Amino acid sequence: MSIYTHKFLVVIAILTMTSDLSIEYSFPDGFMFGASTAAYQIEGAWNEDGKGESIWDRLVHSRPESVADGSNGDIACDSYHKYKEDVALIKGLNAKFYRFSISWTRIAPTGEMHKLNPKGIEYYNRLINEVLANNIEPMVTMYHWDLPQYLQDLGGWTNSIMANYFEEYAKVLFSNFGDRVKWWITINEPMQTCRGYSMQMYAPYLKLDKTGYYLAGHTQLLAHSKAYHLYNEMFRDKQKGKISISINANMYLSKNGSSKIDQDAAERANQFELGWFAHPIFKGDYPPVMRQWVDRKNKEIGRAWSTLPKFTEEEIKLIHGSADFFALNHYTSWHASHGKDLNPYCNSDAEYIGSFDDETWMGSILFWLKVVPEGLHKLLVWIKNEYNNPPLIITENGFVDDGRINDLDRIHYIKTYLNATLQAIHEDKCNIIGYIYWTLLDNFEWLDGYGYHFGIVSVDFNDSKRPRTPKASYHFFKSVIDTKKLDGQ
Ligand code: GBH
Repeated sequence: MSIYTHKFLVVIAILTMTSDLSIEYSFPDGFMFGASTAAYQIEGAWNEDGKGESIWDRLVHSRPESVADGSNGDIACDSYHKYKEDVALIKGLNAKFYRFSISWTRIAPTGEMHKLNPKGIEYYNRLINEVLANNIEPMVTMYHWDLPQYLQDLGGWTNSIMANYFEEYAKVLFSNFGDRVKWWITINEPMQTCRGYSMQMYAPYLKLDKTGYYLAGHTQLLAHSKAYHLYNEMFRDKQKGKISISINANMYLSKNGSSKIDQDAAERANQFELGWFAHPIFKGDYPPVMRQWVDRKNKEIGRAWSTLPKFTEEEIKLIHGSADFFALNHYTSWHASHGKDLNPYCNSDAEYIGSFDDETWMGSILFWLKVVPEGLHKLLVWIKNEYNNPPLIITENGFVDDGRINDLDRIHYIKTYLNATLQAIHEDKCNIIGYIYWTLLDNFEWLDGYGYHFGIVSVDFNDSKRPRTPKASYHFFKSVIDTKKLDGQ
């Protein structure tokens, strides 16, 4: 596409913006703009240069029918070979941050740290150096769901020994890359990891119900805190970086606004999702409402113990305070009302019914993604009040469509969600320091395959060269980064 077509698309996009932004706020100086990716979703080269087998490799090869279109990430965007093009795209956005993840099985094929794979370490050195050479800061996710299969055979995240393995892995990453990487995310969306153990939503594709669900969460919190303390003890003085964990959360809004019982249900839903991981880290231990309700549910069925494991006093202290900033992944909002839901996406222990029945909420091609920018605004204020206004980076936020280049709905989404962010900053004094869009490239969308596109850059998966084409939203996002405003030109 020519540069003129691009400009034309942007002009059209800006003219057709549906929402009128009443007040023209600007993003503060130094606000961190960027885009995000994940290793398994973009790299390909699944068995190249000594890489070992991860739980995703195992799942897509042994049960291809579990992926909507029978596809896999064997080649994906081929970023393993084309990373320079990806970095150039971040550079072209004028974004200062590139968030990507490291594939554990490239660093150590079985996950065990006495058997490192030098070629995997070299790859990430090349990528990090390329990022820095372009005056971009790397933000590195250590774990975005691709556990080494060998560690899964030991029980994966349901085995607390995984916290030790993760700590050793983190040590190798800090030692090799920490001289240049100053922003670390230990784990991406621990709650989704848990769903891979409880309800076959991701690899390892197990159905261990609540037992597997809460155990996997418990181990990840311990793993995260061990990595954090290791950094403090061995690396922080010298490397001076920052660490957090990306917690994903819908915003649950009371279905019948003023009904106390629905308000309580929405609050419970928020505590069972975001609070599950944020409360231990920012306040100490699991949210009291979660402890009470899960324990009671277990008693009711006659179980002598609670599926929600308990931390020791010492563990509570180790986990509390183990984040230098709040990293939030947010896409959408739900309504919640009191009741028992059969919807597997709602935690039955919390007794809320989740729904998206508000006709004013624009939809997308995925049932779960509605455009509710006011939900983000409310969530940011909720986090400010609940956790004492920590510095916060939105580490993911994104919209899905069918892959069109002239992606006006995505522009609308980004614009309205950034507007909500600006309102939270200026009207509510929320301490928000960055926004990282999910995702740079159309990619392998886990069990949904290749039919669902979140990228601001299109990738032609029918062409072995995997050519990239920036979409209208890419140019729109660039104009926001350049002007620090939503309608500046
Ligand atoms: C992100 O997770 C991931 O980090 C990223 O890898 C992925 O590509 C991106 O989303 C797009 O899907 O539980 O009822 O809401 C976002 C969290 C988890 C939200 C699964 C949607 C499905 C149905 N997502 N969830 S529901």
